[in-house]
Amino acid sequence: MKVYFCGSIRGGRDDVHVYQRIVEKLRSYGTVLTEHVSSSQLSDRGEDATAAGDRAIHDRDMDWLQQSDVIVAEVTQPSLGVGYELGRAVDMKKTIFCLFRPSSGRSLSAMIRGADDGELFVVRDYNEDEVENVLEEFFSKLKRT
Ligand code: 6K6
Repeated sequence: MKVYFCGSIRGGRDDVHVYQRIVEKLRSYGTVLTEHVSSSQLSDRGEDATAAGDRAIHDRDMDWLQQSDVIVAEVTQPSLGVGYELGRAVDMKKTIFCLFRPSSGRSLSAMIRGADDGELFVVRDYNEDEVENVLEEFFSKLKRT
């Protein structure tokens, strides 16, 4: 299974420790195409990006998104890039699982929460300490479908 993980980069790296837990767990289900999103070496300035060029990053990520079987997005930290990826993934009719932590004090965009159709696009509120269990629950249901 190919998993595409979305998490904020230039939107801010405050939640990188949570992304690391998610990516670690996702590895047990298959190949994580976007492991670098959880790298603590990567800052919100995305310095590595300038070498490759933003167009190259965009085109490679869209290619990976197309190849992916499932998309998991941590959406607590607002990110234009993550919102864009989710919109494109909806258009591709991909299976999407969004994770949001209400304990952040933030309110999730209506364009994400309101996209939940209980089927292809699911938004799940969670606490950091239950992240592995929440992923396990989602992937065990996915395997049965
Ligand atoms: C090179 C090596 C590691 O990081 C880089 C540079 N930047 C990006 N590389 C790969 N994907 C990126 C990069 N910048 C944004 N993205 C994609 O957009 C990721 O898949 C994230 O899910 C999302 C983050 O968007 P912003 O708007 O928060 O940056």
